Amino acid sequence: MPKAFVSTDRIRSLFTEAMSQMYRAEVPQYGTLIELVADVNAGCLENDPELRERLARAGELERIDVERHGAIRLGTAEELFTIRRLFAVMGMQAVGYYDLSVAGVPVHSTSFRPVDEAALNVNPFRVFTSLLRLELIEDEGLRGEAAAILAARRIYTPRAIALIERHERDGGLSEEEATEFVAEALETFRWHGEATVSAETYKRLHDAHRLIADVVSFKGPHINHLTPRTLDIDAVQARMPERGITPKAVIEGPPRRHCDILLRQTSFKALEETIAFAGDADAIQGTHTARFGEIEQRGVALTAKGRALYDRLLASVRGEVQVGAGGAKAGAYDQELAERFKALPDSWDELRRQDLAFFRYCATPAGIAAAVNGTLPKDPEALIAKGYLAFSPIVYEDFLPVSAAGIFQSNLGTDQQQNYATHSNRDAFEAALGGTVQDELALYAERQAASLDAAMEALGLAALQLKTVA
Ligand code: OOG
Ligand code: NI
Repeated sequence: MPKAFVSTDRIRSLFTEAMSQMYRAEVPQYGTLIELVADVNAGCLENDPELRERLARAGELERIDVERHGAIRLGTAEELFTIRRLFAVMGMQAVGYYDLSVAGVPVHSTSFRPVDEAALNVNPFRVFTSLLRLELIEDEGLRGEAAAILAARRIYTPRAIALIERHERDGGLSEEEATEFVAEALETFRWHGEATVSAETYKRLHDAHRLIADVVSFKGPHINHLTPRTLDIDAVQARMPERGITPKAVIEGPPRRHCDILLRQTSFKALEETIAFAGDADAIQGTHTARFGEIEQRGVALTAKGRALYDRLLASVRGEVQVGAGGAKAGAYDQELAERFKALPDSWDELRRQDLAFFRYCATPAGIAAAVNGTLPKDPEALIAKGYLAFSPIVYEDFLPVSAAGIFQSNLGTDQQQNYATHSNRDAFEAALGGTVQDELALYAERQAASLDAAMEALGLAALQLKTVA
């Protein structure tokens, strides 16, 4: 008899935990950040029983401490193809396409994440995964050299590949295999202080773009940050210096609001680390700056209409105030952001009525009781007004390209702004991936519609539809 398979959710949780342990050991400042975040989160829950209640209702209370993401940068199409298969073992699929070249970063990216609501509730861990666009290196000689260096490396262990194949062939892994798989997968993301290139090659790659040096010069795609979730990002940002951590100048994303939307994130500046170059002379030393820590605070997912408004407001702020390399004008930026975002309603009900955000509907006990008595109003808005139908925000599980570019840039040195005269190349990305990336908006819309169907079914009103969801 075959041994029972463990769930992909379980493997993802084992992996998340293992990554967290490894990164805390590699980057002690990340451990300090985690402690600060835990303090601030505990304080928030204590001071805000309503928040505590809302999180409990949404099944999120238990996941606060595990909610986090990480990021890696890959060098070749083959590496991306295999990472898709590796993440599939943990129930993570490619969602969203992000073109960062427009912001002067020579990569395009996706997020590997769980998709089902149940899986998200167990552990939403996601990995922002970038693929280097070598074609954006202008110097043909250097481009060829970088391609050859990347072609020669093997970032996956043979045993990891064997276990991926076993999962694909048989549909799962046993507990023992899962444990082994996580240990093997971890090897891909480990930091290596020894570069695979000489100091001279490193310098040429670095001069082309710091990110190119980071991707090409090492044995593998080291995890470059992990991100715990915070309930009060402003408090953590303000208190980082207390613990000897230097935050980036501004929080990316929307301003602080009563009703959180999308994603707010900030990071501490990447650390300068000693590395050894390959070469004839005995161990030439240098430094490399790539690894940092980040925090995130997520809010409701916006519809296409809400997102268009968000993008327009953000662009208008960024057109008005440009934050300088050393953080000049950060205060003015925050003020302008808060001011302009007043145009986006700050109540759950308005966000819902105006079809700006996605919500999860459910029939309330009062509604079910009224259905039994046959006293339900027929108008869906009236159902909500009477408390027969409740709604709660669907959390945004994805990333924001402008914010991601800000995180990249703050960790690459703001002097590195370059504009690539290019267009996004989603087709090439999907060809490399060996599959399509899913549309995040469609996923949220499906979840909203399914929750509404179930709620209406529970009220015996299956035929009715809310007009905003039509
Ligand atoms: C990824 C930066 C993007 C985020 O949270 O938006 C990112 C990187 O630096 O490789 O992680
Ligand atoms: Ni990040």
